[in-house]
Amino acid sequence: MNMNELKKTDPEVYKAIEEEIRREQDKIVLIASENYASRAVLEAQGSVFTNKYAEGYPDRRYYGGCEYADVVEKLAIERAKELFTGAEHVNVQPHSGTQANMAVYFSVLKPGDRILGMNLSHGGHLSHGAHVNFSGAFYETFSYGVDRETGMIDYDEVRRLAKQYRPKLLLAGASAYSRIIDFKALAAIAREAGAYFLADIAHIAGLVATDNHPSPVAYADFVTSTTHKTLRGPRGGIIICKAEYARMIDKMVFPGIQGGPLVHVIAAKAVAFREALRPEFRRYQLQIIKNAGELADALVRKGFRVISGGTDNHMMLIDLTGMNITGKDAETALDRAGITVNKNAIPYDEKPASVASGIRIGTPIVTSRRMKEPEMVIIADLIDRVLKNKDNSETIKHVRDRVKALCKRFPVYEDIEI
Ligand code: DSN
Repeated sequence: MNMNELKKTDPEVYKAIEEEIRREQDKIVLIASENYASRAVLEAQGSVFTNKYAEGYPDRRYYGGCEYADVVEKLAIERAKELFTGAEHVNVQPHSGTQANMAVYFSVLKPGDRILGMNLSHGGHLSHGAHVNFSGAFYETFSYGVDRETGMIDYDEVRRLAKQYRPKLLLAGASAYSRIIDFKALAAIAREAGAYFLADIAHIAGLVATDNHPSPVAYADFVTSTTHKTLRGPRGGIIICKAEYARMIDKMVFPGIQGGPLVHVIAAKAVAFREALRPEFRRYQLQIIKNAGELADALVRKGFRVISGGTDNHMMLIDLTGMNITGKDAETALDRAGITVNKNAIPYDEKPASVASGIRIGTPIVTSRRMKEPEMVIIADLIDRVLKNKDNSETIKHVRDRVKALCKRFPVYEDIEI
């Protein structure tokens, strides 16, 4: 990636990008919702398609000169359909996961209608009805959580709540839930309650696309996702839906809630979907899961409490209650040592979300760097050392040096010229 022009034109932005490249290279990033997109994805996203207005859809645009925009949008749609078996219709224009969800809500709900989704503080997502989000402001929202003992979704409880509140939309999907989600069971609950069923697979899209997690596509009226998490594409969203809702969804995305699509991002989505169709991507997703399992086991061996006892997917939630450290302080101490995680509320957390009693850890990025099980054991050891010696600057420095050495062995974007 040649940035010579940028270096001359805007040294300040150039420097920030250079430092961000170094940060991504030199730290062990364990943010469960992030990934490092390929150079091909970055090139498509940084392309001249950023110059183009293409309001409308392929072959039905409101601007001239859209012939090549049509090419990339059609490719993105075709490849997404191939990737998510059974997808009847795909819209690749949502700018984000939240906007994908907004398009679904605005299509089938009226203000004041009822939504039942997973509680934010039990692992759900802001856009699933949290009161601080438009979804909580526009709709009457109810939530289900996880069982206090098992840390898992209690499907009988979801059924009970669905019967009691009769939501118009039942939502599945999470930002911090480490177990398989039974989409089939949730679809049946939605049907019994007379609700639409929306599965937001943002976190697990890569796992779903490669059969490493059961797919909701056959059961759900709507499936939404981001494209930049396990799927490893550019930052953005998509909607998959049954053919009967295709027109309604397309009209709601544009002109309903968005103007011109981000054609450069759609081009990059097409590239990412092609990459995701390769056999190596399936192996990559499997390795993400193996790495998360190994890391969770190693942390349990060190005495940490992993919510639900482990993980079936790309992430885990660590309960720090009883370890004399908050999620916030753990995040800060780990980052000083070169390990980036985020503080996260745990189910039934007594601390405010800004402090939190837990941290969330995910393996998509370290797996993109080709780290495997032995490195996960090392990372668990480094996390343990930092969290048990957070005020010992020598330990922090020692871990920082070991992190740098590990990162050197597993480079990212090594051919990017900066
Ligand atoms: N904020 C994202 C996450 O970290 O899970 C979801 O949008």
